[in-house]
Amino acid sequence: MKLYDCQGAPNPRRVRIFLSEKGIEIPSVDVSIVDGDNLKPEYLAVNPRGMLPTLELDDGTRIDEVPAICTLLEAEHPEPPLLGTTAVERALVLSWDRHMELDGMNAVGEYFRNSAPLFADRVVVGRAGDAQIPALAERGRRSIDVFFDRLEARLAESEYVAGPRYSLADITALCAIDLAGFASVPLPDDRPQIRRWYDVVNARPGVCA
Ligand SMILES: N[C@@H](CCC(=O)N[C@@H](CS)C(=O)NCC(=O)O)C(=O)O
Repeated sequence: MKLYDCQGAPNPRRVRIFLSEKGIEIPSVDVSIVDGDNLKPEYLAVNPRGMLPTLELDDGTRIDEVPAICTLLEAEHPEPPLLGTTAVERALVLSWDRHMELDGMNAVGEYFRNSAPLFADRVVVGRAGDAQIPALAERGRRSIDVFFDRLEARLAESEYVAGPRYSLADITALCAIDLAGFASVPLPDDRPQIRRWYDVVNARPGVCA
């Protein structure tokens, strides 16, 4: 097994934290998004969408999309469970992980990619040639606040994002919040439930992964 990874990028980080929580070590190849290596023919031969992460199995099968990669890892390494243990738990983790990606990661991405000079010509993930649109940066910034509002409400009723147990949904939320911080949108002070939860999940050993 081999992981095509990118240090500093939030979606590969979701897989690194997942691996670390499981105590799994696998070889990895770092593909620099900043240097545009994900758009070069060598990596497009691995993943034609130019996105990271990608997991390559020993027989050459390649799997992308974080939830799919984590589903395989969970099946092969069930302990500790990070995707739920019953049908209902599994559905809830999948649902909340999607919320964290669509409401959180995508909102931060829309803001950051439409405003950061680094992405001036690379606003769409996995390709080059698209110009930034300031109105989309503004919309993304508003969507980050909606994400914070929704997460605050969820964590007022639930210890972790998907329920009483730590899961992939927490990993995705943490990575989205840390990306927002990197994009100069820190967690506001008036979100006590998110802060309570963040301090717990950010203290787990795997978060540095
Ligand atoms: N839905 C995808 C998202 C993957 C994604 O957006 N990856 C980013 C890194 S965080 C990427 O490949 N960026 C390439 C680029 O910026 O060109 C997943 O779950 O893996």
